[in-house]
Amino acid sequence: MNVKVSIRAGLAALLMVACASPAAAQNRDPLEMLAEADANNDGAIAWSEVVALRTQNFNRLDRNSDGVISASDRPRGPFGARFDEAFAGVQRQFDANSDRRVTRAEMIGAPAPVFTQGDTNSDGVLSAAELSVVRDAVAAR
Ligand SMILES: [Ca+2]
Ligand SMILES: [Ca+2]
Ligand SMILES: [Ca+2]
Repeated sequence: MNVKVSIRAGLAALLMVACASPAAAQNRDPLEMLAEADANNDGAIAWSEVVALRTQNFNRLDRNSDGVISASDRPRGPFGARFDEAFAGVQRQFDANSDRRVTRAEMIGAPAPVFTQGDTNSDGVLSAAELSVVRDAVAAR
């Protein structure tokens, strides 16, 4: 696997986190969603910002606040289908033990390949320069 392909795969995994919100539109620009993780708008994405976004998405999907995203969080009515879609996405990425439930620990603690690969100086922050490499990899697809 070459570096660009693996960065793209990692980015897709990261973006799935951003997409895990039932409120997220389906066809958003991936780079726009990446920018969404940059909560303090400094042009860099700190690992703490990824954790914050994951936490936010987790809390949104864990509707009964029992610390686990599961079928019992599915809303009745028109939002059920959107929950199913988001739930399927988080299960694919975060259900490490394949029990069809995603715990807070599974979601917050999941690896983020885009970080390990994109954070070339391993300082826990995707700097603007490192991000531009990731963006170039996306643009080249
Ligand atoms: Ca930031
Ligand atoms: Ca729950
Ligand atoms: Ca699980």
